[in-house]
Amino acid sequence: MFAKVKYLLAIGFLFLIPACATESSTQVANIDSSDEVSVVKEVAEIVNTATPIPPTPTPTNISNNSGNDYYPSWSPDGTKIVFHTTRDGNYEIYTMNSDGTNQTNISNNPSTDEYVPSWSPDGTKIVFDSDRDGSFQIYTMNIDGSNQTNISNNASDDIVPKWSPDGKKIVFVSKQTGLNEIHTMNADGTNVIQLTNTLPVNGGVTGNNIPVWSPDGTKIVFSSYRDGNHEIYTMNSDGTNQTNISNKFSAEEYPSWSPDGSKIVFHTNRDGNNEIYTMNADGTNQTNISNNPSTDEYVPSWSPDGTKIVFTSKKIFTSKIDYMQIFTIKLD
Ligand SMILES: [Ca+2]
Ligand SMILES: [Ca+2]
Ligand SMILES: [Ca+2]
Repeated sequence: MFAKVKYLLAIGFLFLIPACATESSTQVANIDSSDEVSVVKEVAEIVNTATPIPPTPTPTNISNNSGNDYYPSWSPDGTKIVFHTTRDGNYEIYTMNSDGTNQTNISNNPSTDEYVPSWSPDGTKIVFDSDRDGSFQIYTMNIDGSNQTNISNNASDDIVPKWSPDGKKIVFVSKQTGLNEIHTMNADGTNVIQLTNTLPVNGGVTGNNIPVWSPDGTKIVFSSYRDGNHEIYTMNSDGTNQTNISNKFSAEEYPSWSPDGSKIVFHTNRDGNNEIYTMNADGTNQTNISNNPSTDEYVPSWSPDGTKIVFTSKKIFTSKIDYMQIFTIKLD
């Protein structure tokens, strides 16, 4: 139930109602060097931190509805995004075009929870986790939602699956040992191999989570709580050489690779609120790319052409209730 508890905690704070915003304005006189033209600019300052001044470049809300939308992931050709959402009253997996049009429920399972979808490398299937059979298991389906198949099919919780770049394997987190450890299996569910074997800290938490294969298939990036705070780790795809690359006493989570494998995008709360950062794959040059002081940026993923990051963040609608929405931001 690890994943479910985490999602429920996330949902809990989403419905906090922000304080009312107040605004003030400042008159700024600006005279050009020729002294011929004076220009008066009115600069609105948003006082309330719940309504942030947009960063540059401004992210675009592409899902734009009154449900909570999470875990966006690009199709291999970059034309579509798959995500999960609460808009139908229970979690469902949707696809949409990368501009947000044509949002379509593909899981259509009214009584259960479908989470954390991502595309197969050949673009023909979606892998996701669901508790429809009593515990969280890994499922695959065609991109139209047909042929939903439980491939992990055991008694323990198995969550957050991602395909290997060659499509032959799936990396995921399993509690088969009682702790969250990273495993791989063949894409048909056979040949399960445990890659991490972490000594628990803080009363039994290991917190190995969100494994993602590198584009060349040689490495896996993931987050881990083994050091007493969340860090981004990389390891070889056989589990050797597990290395803390973020090394910061704050929460670094939800890593994903750039298409060329040279960088990693992740989120961190080191600045006092969640931000999207990029860094080199060795952990150097950690850079804030969202720069938004008052909102929550989560779960980033790089577009296949390398030009954009898609992520989840709050959008405040006129009802003053926050909803998690899917945004894209262009990279410099
Ligand atoms: Ca459902
Ligand atoms: Ca950390
Ligand atoms: Ca922020």
